[in-house]
Amino acid sequence: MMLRRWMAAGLVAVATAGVLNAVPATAQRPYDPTAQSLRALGQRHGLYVGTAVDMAALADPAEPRYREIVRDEFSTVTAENVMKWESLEPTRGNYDWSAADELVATARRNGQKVRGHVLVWHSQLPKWLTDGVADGSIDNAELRSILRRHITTVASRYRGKIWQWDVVNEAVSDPWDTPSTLHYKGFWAEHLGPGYVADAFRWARAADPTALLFYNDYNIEAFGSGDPANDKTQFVFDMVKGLLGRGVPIDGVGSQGHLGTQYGNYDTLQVADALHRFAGLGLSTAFTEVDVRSRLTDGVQAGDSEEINPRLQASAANFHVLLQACLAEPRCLSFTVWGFTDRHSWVPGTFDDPPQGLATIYDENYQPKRSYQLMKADLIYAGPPYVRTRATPKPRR
Ligand code: 9MR
Repeated sequence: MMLRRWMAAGLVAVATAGVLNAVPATAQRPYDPTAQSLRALGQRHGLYVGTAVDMAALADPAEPRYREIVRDEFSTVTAENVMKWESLEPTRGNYDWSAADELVATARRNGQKVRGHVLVWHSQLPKWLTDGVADGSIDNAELRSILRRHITTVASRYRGKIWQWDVVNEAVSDPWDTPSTLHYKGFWAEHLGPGYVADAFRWARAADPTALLFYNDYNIEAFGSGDPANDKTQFVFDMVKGLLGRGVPIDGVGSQGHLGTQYGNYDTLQVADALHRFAGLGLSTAFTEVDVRSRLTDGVQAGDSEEINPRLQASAANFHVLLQACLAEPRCLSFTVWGFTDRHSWVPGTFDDPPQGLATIYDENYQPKRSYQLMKADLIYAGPPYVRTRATPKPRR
């Protein structure tokens, strides 16, 4: 009798631990979800939690905490810069794989997946390429074959090692661009026309049959007016629907998630609705570059808590909205932050007039902020029936 009761209790304990996907509680060490990492808590939902990695910080002997947090808190990593074209092929025909290889090796050691970023983008292109086009020594036919070779070379090198590739990044204009009607923007569309998007996905698939192929963009967290002339999410939705209709091998849409507390932003239901609609096309989704910056007012810079606290809270609320929406959609595979500490964030260097910052989930001294705690709470206090484990998509041929 005693033995049976003991066995039943044991079964319940094992089942509970299985559900929580966590170390079973013992008398010495009761299970405490708040002591778990983001990556461990994400695993309960099959959700990968990621960060962009600054390779200089990762290699810096004076930054052991940076390496530890990358290793301990995240289950997927993205190269912040070192897989971009200007880094990989600084001079024509000479690829330098060292930093990108190092990222892939680090991820392997840490048991992490890799988001490849990025195969085609109008920014951070090598000078030899943009100069060659500008001076006419590279014509559009040659440009197209250079792009094809680049995609093939990079995707082949990392074949089997990349979970999700950002194949095309930021192809669509914003309402503040000229003309304000949304359109395919930038270097590639100007020289090759919008057909380069479909070409890029086909070339990437030919080179890597196993990676999930993503379109990645910002300001597509929620739908707006529904008019593709001014609603960027709608424009992207129509674009990817069109690609699928033509049999282009696209697997997912990455929503970057660069937000600011000075803007209106969204609520969870709006964001979840957008993810559900993309999922309805049969696509995976992911948040790929989340950060939530704030104005560094004079008060913030002087340490005035009345100015700092509302910003930290608003930032946390926005991380929460995106993460909760992602949890609610089983085809939302990963949630990646664009840097995790204010010590290494692209924001202050880019937005300096007026200055902005405080965009990440740890402060400059690697102390977790309210946004980190709220992400953790989101991962802990979620489960069936509304939060289910992630789907495992098959790469589209
Ligand atoms: O974080 C990156 C920063 O270090 C670079 O200087 C910048 C150059 O444009 O790119 C940043 O990353 C961008 C990403 O590759 C694409 N989406 C927007 C990101 C922030 O600008």
